Amino acid sequence: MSGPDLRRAAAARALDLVEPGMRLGLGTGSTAAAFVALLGERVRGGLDIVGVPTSEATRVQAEGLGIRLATLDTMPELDLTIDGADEVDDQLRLIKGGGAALLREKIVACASRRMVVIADAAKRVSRLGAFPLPIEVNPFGLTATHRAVEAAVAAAGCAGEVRLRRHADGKPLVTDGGHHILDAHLGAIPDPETLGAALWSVPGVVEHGLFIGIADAAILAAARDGQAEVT
Ligand code: ABF
Repeated sequence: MSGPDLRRAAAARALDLVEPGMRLGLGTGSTAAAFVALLGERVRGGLDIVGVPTSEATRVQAEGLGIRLATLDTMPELDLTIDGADEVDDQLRLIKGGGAALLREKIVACASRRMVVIADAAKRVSRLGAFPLPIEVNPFGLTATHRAVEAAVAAAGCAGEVRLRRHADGKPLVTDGGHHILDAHLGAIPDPETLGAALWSVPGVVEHGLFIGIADAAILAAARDGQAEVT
């Protein structure tokens, strides 16, 4: 049972939550892409839904599949958002943003009545932080913001390097929103709420990848005896 098989199994279970006429938030990443692909098949079969993508990548994929799209300006209230995550803990707190889409993902998720995470069960953790925490920052004053983020991380009782996310050619990554990403390699985040608040206190921080009190459920797929066990 491969990773893509598990992601597809979680995505297929999430599809069971979709009802005709729903207004959907469409997540970003490979698991969310598996959901969008299955959703596209249902749309071709006559399912009537409207989607709001959380990234340009998801917009292009959904458009290519003939999924009707809208924006939060024309459709500010959504029924359900289905999205992936980098880590999920037992309180449904998430780290997201490995795909550099965290800002639009959080805006869309918070405009939805429900948000359901779909992931390989390997994303389940007892404590957040092994995955580097993405922090979206405004390009203006980047070096000053970088230093202020380091101070905020330390003040929140965390330790670790904060690195600017770059492409392979060394150029800083630019998000769909025109911002940069700082990745905080903390190893462990003992108090996500405190760290999240500390990061929000830094003026140049646009948003961070701690999703707390946002996810309503998680659909996780694990390999059991060669089959996908979805819980
Ligand atoms: C997106 O999906 C990102 O926030 C997150 O980093 C990523 C997980 O990707 P994958 O499903 O490919 O593991 O929501």
